[in-house]
Amino acid sequence: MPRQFFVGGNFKMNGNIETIKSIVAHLNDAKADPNTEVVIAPPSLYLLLTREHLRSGIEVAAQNVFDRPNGAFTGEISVAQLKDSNITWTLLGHSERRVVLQESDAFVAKKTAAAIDGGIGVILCCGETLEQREADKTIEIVTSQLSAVAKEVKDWSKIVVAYEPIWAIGTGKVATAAQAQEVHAAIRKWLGESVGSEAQEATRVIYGGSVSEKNCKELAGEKDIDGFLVGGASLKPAFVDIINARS
Ligand code: G2H
Repeated sequence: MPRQFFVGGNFKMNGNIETIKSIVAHLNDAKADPNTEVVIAPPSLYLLLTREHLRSGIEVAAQNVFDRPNGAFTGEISVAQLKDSNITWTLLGHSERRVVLQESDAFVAKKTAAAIDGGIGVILCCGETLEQREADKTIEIVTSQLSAVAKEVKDWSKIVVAYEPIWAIGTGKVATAAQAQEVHAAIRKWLGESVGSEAQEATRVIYGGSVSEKNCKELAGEKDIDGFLVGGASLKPAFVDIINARS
């Protein structure tokens, strides 16, 4: 079965009540390809507002979740609280959290396990720095980030892997379609070897890093690029063009 095209919008720490309502209204009215699965991730403060105003058929993701069920964890949100609020996805392991908040591969893996066990989907981010790419370590870094998760999670049916080279994030320097395809193919091979043939066939591997309405069609033409995780452009009307990249 062909993999369903998947486009996530990562608002990061951007937006306010007015702008988020306007992005949601635009999405509700847009002529979006019904074959694309769309998930948007506003800041946690606006998750409920987004869910309340967004049409059905588009899902909402948190940008992070904690691995404990409840208790004295100031500032954190649990998987059960997301489910209670009809928030059905979470991002995990975004490089901005790995780098700025020093999240380790093991911590990302524990949170992924908690989310999957709790029944929500995970957009699991991985990617290398420019230094690592120049040292020819891209595949080693990406597969070791994913291997930490494979130790904790056996069922990958609700995981979407987002390959996001750190040097391409928010910089305007997008990976070429060939550079992205090479890493996506390596991730798919790793899935087959480390998770299983079904995961190799069915897991969506999406690309993130300066995706725009201008570069999305060429990237979407690659055989192992199953969609996008979009940051800056997800805040703009052109996000719809990215959703429609395969149309
Ligand atoms: C990468 C991406 C979305 P941007 O972080 O996760 O952001 O499209 O702004 O590079």
